[in-house]
Amino acid sequence: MKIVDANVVVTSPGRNFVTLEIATDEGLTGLGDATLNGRELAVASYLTDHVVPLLLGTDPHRIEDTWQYLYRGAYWRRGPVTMAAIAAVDVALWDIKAKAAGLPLYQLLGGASRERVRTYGHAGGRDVPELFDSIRARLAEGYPAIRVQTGVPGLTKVYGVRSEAELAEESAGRGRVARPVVEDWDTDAYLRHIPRVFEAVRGEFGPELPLLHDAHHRLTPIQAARLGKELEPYRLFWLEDCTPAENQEGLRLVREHTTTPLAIGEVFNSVHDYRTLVDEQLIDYVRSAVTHFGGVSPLKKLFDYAAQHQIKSAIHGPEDISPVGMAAAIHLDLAVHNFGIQEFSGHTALTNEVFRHAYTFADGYLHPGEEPGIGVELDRELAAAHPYAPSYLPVNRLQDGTVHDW
Ligand code: GCO
Ligand code: MG
Repeated sequence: MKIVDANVVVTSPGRNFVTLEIATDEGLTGLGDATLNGRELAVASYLTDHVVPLLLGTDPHRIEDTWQYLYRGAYWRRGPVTMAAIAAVDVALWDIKAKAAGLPLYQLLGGASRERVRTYGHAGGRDVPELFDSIRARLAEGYPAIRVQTGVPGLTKVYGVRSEAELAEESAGRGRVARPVVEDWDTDAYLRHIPRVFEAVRGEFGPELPLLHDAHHRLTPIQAARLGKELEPYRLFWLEDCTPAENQEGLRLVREHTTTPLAIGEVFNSVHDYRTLVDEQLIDYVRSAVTHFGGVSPLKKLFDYAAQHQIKSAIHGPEDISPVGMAAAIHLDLAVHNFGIQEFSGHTALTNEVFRHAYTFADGYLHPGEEPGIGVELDRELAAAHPYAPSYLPVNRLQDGTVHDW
């Protein structure tokens, strides 16, 4: 078999997605997700201008060799743009291989290690009553675990908390912003408030519901250590991205001070970002997305390595991972032994029409389906009817105007 064509499709059915479609001389095609939220066109160009010409004429079955050729052959290693581009190739080739075998991808990754994939959903509210409503809504949808984000008194706009008006704009596909929205931040106010919110949530929803929280890289290690410690009575499933983890050694301090489980890695794109964290068992969950980590091949290797240190998988799965990236994630979730949990927010009806998929979500659990490959088809006409529109993630400033981590 030979690759005879490869195209990058940038579409915006409400939010921007970048998809690589690879075609072979035997009529099989494969899809890969290359979406990098807020920097989409950089990956599209990396693929179209620098990768597609190298793929034409090659054997799509040689996934590992192609991966190494693109990674080592570029000389310039790692980084989100490169690794999102390589991920798209990797997943598209796995899609083709699985279709050629007539099997769903999870069968080629070792077969199912479980019947279905547990998820967590997002709840958020500007205050406690609004948060309770949001948790109830997720529970009604069947989610077995809930991520809890909350407004902080004195701050106007905080990560993970959206007003009803903002949610309506987003689901109508009008959530895009031509310049980053500015959010505000005060770490002391946040640290004072969050333990009280979890106390209220436990009081209302009881001791059993698995609760997660995302600190979104905003704390120093000593602040994160204090938060982890103060949240211990509420027994979180995990505290996520408690501190920017480029400095992996910083997690030693957090770990020494708290038994709250820790999850990290959605912005990581290589195993090297995790070495100290995994070797010293400083975290409990690895969070990388198939889309940003170079694909299924390296992410499976990371999970196998993490398993030697009793660390579990928790693939990043927000709305900006396309259904193509989500499908690849669910196949991997079903197959790996050390699966932990899968983040899942679903997509708008229009997005699900552009990317028709075999995976299903029922009672809070996902299944990749039994279609050969990853089980996603791209409706190119519908994709073309929704062209790219520039959009950015927010930025975060302290109250004196200083830029802070978002
Ligand atoms: C999560 C993440 C996302 C990111 C987003 C950036 O835990 O799901 O933190 O919400 O902020 O994916 O593009
Ligand atoms: Mg996160």
